[in-house]
Amino acid sequence: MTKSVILGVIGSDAHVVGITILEQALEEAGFDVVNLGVQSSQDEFVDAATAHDAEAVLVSSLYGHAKQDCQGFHQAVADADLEDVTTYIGGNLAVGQDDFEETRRHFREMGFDRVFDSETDPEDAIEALRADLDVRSSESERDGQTVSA
Ligand code: B12
Repeated sequence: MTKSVILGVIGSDAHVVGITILEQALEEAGFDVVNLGVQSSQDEFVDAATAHDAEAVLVSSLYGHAKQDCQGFHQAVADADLEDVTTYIGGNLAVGQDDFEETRRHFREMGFDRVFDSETDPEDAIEALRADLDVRSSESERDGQTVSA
């Protein structure tokens, strides 16, 4: 069955290239992608997840303000009865050069199921989604898969 995935750039962030590449890769991998585009609000993510009965919400942030933009995000998800929806965040999640493991810990504590850095290949996200949403891939694709987000 096709899995619906919501994708967008949160807050006032206008970096569009990353989600465009992710959208194409996810669609090629067989996901039904709803791309909210840039400068999307928390409410837009939540409303789209409800409207499309989404299995996953993928939040992108590049400009360094993800922590502020995601404050209360998982409360909004819970208020909409979407606790079962898988949530990922990725991109340049902090300002400047930081310890990414510290950043990952922070966003995991906020409630994101997986946290990806800006070096992430779209295939890593696809592999993670297949594992988390129990989507079957071909035997050859499954060979050698490892995700550490
Ligand atoms: C192009 C660019 C711009 C363009 C954006 C044009 C557009 N409409 O897209 C313009 C000039 C408008 C711009 C503006 C700004 N930018 Co800019 N920009 C860049 C730049 C050079 C490239 C971004 C890009 O397209 N990369 C290519 C794509 C393919 O990669 P990506 O975006 O990283 O996405 C990949 C991964 O990150 C990952 N990924 C991303 N999101 C997600 C989500 C999930 C769930 C997953 C799994 C994976 C994932 O997968 C993607 C595909 O592989 C980067 C520097 C860089 N080299 O990355 C700075 C950069 C992102 N910008 C930066 C900044 C600061 C700004 C401004 C705030 C500057 C300013 N003072 O005005 C503004 C913000 C404007 C705004 N409102 O957003 C900083 C952010 C710093 C930080 N986080 O600490 C960077 C890193 C530059 C730097 N080194 O300082 N920018």
